[in-house]
Amino acid sequence: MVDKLSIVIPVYNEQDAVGFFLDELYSFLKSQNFEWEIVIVNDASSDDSLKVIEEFVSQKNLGDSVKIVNQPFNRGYGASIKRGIVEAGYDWVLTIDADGQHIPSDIGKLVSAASENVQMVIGTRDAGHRQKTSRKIGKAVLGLVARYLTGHRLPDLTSGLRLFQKKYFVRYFNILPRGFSLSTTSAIAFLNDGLNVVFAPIDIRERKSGKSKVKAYDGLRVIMLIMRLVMIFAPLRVFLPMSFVLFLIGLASLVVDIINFNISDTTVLMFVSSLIIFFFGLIADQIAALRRQ
Ligand SMILES: Nc1nc2c(ncn2[C@@H]2O[C@H](COP(=O)(O)OP(=O)(O)O)[C@@H](O)[C@H]2O)c(=O)[nH]1
Ligand SMILES: [Mg+2]
Repeated sequence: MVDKLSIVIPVYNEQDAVGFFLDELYSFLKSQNFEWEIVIVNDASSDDSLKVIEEFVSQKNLGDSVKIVNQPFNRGYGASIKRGIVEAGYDWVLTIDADGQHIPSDIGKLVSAASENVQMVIGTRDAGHRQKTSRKIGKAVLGLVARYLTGHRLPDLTSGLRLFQKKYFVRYFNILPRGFSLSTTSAIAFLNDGLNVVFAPIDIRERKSGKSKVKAYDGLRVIMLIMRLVMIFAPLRVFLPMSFVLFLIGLASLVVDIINFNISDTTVLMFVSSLIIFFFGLIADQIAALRRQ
């Protein structure tokens, strides 16, 4: 049961949205029967976000329940979430976007889905919600990789609205990136260790104003993220098949060589590469296990 909740809100240049969002959030929280605190991580916004936030806090007289953390320079979404979690005082932490896309009353849906035996609840958006095609493709590819790595089908890996137990999340601090891919990586880390991740359907709106800062789901970035995920969570799943394919090619080449009565360079190269990749796989697997400890 969630009876105390720390709400971590990453903010970067949201002057036109964050005031509306905080108002809406506060109206929702007032009506709830759990204790709460808000941790706002202002990531060196260059607009008036901080002013808007401070005005809200003083207007509503929330000095005791709202903590504002100002990052000295822009360090990214993931880094800010981590910072917010460090500052969070309660066992359960909820993250939510400040751009007005999430509907605060949906927090109730996540809270009802949580229990001692659930380590993370991800607010899942309808796949049909409007977004750029490149982003949809990127997410679809990521979804497939995540499924391969974890053996679970994951309806939404990138949602910023999620609720989790702090003590589990902090275990993964050293492997979590400082950008937006923190969302995907943390979900896979939880699943990979057999923690319970459940999904709660939520709604999503257009952002209030300004535009999305996510560049993470296009082409090269997706490939880089996939490589990182594989190397952290399941290197053997890539190295072993690769080594096996090279071995098979070597074998086929060997058959041809026997017929020709001459061992060719190709055969030797294929066998040697297969062997090297196999042993690299073993090493990568050990390094990954160490990093995940
Ligand atoms: N702390 C921090 N927050 C960020 C950064 N970039 C975006 N955000 C916040 O993260 C949330 C989601 O960002 P957004 O660009 O709307 O992503 P999208 O909703 O996935 O398109 C919003 O509250 C942003 O203010 C950043 O560099 N640092
Ligand atoms: Mg957004």
